[in-house]
Amino acid sequence: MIEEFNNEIGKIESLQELQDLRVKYLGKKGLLTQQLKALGKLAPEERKQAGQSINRDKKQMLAIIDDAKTRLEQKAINAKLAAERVDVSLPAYKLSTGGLHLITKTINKLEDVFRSMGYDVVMGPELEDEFHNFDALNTPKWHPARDLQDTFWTTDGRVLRTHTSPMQVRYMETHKPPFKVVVPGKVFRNEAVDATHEAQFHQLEALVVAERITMADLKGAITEMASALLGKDTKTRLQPSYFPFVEPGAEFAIWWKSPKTGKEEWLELGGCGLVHPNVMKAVGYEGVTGFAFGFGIERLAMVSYGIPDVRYFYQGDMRVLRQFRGEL
Ligand code: YSA
Repeated sequence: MIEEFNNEIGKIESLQELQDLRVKYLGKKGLLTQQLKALGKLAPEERKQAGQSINRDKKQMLAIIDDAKTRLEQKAINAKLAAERVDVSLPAYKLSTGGLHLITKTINKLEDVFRSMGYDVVMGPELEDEFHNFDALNTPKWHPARDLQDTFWTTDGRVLRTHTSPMQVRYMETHKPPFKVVVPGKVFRNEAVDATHEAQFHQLEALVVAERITMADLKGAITEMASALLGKDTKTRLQPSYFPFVEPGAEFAIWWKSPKTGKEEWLELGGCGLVHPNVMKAVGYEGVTGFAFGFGIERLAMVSYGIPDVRYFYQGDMRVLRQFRGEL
């Protein structure tokens, strides 16, 4: 029987086959077990010898099975290792990474510029009341300037702020001069959307209040900002204009080379002026003057990055967004 067993075990390839073989010979109804059970039928003198021989075979079989098991287990491990082998020379999967939106990058850059000029950066609420968005900014209900900013009103009489200027009032209500602050943020206007007008966009507001602030300080701050953004000695220009909350009021522009046309030209950025005495009165300030300016961030980003349509910023078109990923 042991020869037959040796013959069979030599052909075995897997642990399962080994288990089957063990059951065939040594299981409850196995060939060797049956021989053991049959011992009782033998004459006593034969029984002893046969018993010894069967036990020898059993011992031998168990040892051989043990060896085969070790060999087959090692074989299985080797096969698994070979199958799971990692080829470190293969090119890695490229993880797709996100990037900051162009408007976020532009705001970050502006914040850095103003921080370097000693300004604090503060935020204001996007849902405003009529007082801060209009009345305290010298724009009462009857004022025609209210119509210039088509407004989203809520059913409870509040407004989605139409500009960042209300934060001028909020800041002055809670702080004492002197100070220099900028307010970047989202603003909303109920207007017909086109290539240069969105219903939701961003502005940056600057406010400086102290004793004896003049238009010269305003011009100096705008020029300093332009130099930090576009390089030393960048020219700036103020042209008279009207905003209810400044007196005198102006529009400001910077002289630059358009990356789109390659031409040098004036870039109109936004409005500015000296804080109107009525605004100072609304917040209870006396004996100080101040300047403020505000401009559209999309406008600046459009011209800086050569983007022809303001709607491209918010359509989520990856072809647009990918072009500027990783750029500063
Ligand atoms: C004026 C004087 C100050 O002392 C301080 C701030 C200001 C600016 C004022 N609050 C204001 O909002 N003026 S504005 O209506 O002319 O808008 C300023 C800028 O926002 C514009 O020059 C333009 O760049 C941008 N803008 C306006 N409507 C827009 C828009 N950008 C995108 N979509 C729109 N619908």
